[in-house]
Amino acid sequence: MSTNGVTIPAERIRAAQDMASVLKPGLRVALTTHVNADGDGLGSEVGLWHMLRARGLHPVIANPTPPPERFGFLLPDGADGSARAVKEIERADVIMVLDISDLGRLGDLAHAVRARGGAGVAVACIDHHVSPGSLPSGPRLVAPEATATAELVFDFASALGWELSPESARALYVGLLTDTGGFRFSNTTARALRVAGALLERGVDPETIYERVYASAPEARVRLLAEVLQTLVVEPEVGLAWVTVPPDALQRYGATPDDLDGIVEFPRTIAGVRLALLFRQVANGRIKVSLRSMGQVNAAELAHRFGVGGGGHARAAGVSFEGSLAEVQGKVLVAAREYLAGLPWLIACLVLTAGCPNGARIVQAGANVSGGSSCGGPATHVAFVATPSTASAGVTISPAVQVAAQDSAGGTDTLFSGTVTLALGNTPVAPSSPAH
Ligand SMILES: [Mn+2]
Repeated sequence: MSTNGVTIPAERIRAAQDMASVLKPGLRVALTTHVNADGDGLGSEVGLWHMLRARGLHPVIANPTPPPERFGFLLPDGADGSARAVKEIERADVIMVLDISDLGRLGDLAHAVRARGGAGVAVACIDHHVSPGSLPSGPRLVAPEATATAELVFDFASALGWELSPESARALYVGLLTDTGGFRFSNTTARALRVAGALLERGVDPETIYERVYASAPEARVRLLAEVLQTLVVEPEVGLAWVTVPPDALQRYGATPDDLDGIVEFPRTIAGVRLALLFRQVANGRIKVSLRSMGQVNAAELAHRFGVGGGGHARAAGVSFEGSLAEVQGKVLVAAREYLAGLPWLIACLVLTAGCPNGARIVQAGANVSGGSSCGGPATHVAFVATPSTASAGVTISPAVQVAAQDSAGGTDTLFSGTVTLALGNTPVAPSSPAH
């Protein structure tokens, strides 16, 4: 089965049909997602809200926390019942949980959802997280390999032949866009881009969406970013970097936790950094840690080591702890350093023998290579970090690397181009073609 060139796997079609069997016209459906809904959680809810309305059901969004302002443009009038979420869960005939598969992150709604499930109300779930799945029973469309929950909602509609209105398509596009960091992260699959293409064909305008989601920041958000970035600490020897939100910063800028969204991406963009962390104190005195990783570093695996409250994806995860900022930071940093030290990685240095000006840098690197920077005084050494995909000793990789220097007019002069064979144990083997 194929819609707009996107093939829907048989098991997703079966799951969609199973789910549709509990979604009869006239029923009240409560749509919910995790605390601090993101673009995927909210986009999936809004996408489904339109679909269910069009089919004669009575959907309402009932989230444990208010929808973030930056996604408010997606919400139709009257769609959001989060201010009375417990009541909406209690009177729903069907509950649909999106972008989360367990009760743990449903906040104040967990109790009501469990109670309704116990009373025989179907608790359906559409999600792409790896999770223990502690929800009450009901139909499931769960695929950890999916890019975003919005992709699965698209599959759901496609499998059933349900009409995707332009409003629905726009909401699902926001889910895909935000969960892939603007179609940049490792979860940006060919399929996700095909789904995005199908959504554009439904009338989505990417520039308008970009502007609403990424370029409508209040001045305070940018000033908050500047202050948080001032706290940056980098440990290049293990590839770790972190930032800390000063405890009173949100209050001083009149900002919300949503304004912190994306800040952790900045330390991750530093050459050689494989794990970036953001620490912040949350309302109830807990400390929340956001993790973003590169290459072979698995953020979710590290988050899971901390036990309760941890979870997410290989490249993006979050965990929260009781305790003071200093205590939590100490504990997490020790664990992160240990974790990073246990993974194989290589720092390689290309030695450029002739005509190398200051500012030489890696301009292009193979799939297993993260970043590059010049080091030393006159930039005759260009360092980069490579992460082999297997941990066994003696493994070699040969990433393609191009080193260039930029002149003042913006032109680039290629100094080296070719593959570099690297063996585990920090022993660079001679480049397979001579430098410059
Ligand atoms: Mn998601």
